[in-house]
Amino acid sequence: MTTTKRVARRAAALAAGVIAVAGVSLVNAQPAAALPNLTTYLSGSGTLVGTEFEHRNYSGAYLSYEANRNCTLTLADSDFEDDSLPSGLGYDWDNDISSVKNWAGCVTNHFENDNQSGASTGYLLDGALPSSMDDRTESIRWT
Ligand SMILES: [Ca+2]
Ligand SMILES: [Ca+2]
Ligand SMILES: [Ca+2]
Repeated sequence: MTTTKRVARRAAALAAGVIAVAGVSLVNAQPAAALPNLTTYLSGSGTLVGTEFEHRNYSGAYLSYEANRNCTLTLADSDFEDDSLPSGLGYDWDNDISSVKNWAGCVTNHFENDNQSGASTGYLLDGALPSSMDDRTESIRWT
């Protein structure tokens, strides 16, 4: 085999290797599915009670929550709950929320796990979630 041929074969083998590796990575890679903007109805509709955002500063995708009334003044009750954040084909809102806005007299508590369990933020006014709970929320309570 001439040196030229060897070099050509080696180049072809290298190219094939790169393609194979790229093929594997394409098969295995989970596409970073964009989170969809969604509205969840907690107790009917018509009153926006909270908006949750993927990123800080109320940016990225958002989750809107509607109910059929405002939150009550007392913080001792639980006005509305989302026990499990929405998920679907190729997306899951779990562990993505980074900032929150409140409406209709509500404040919002964010929990680490489903069904208002695990660590929580405590009731928050508008703003970023504390860094200890950033991208960790799986359920929510409004009061
Ligand atoms: Ca986030
Ligand atoms: Ca979590
Ligand atoms: Ca309340």
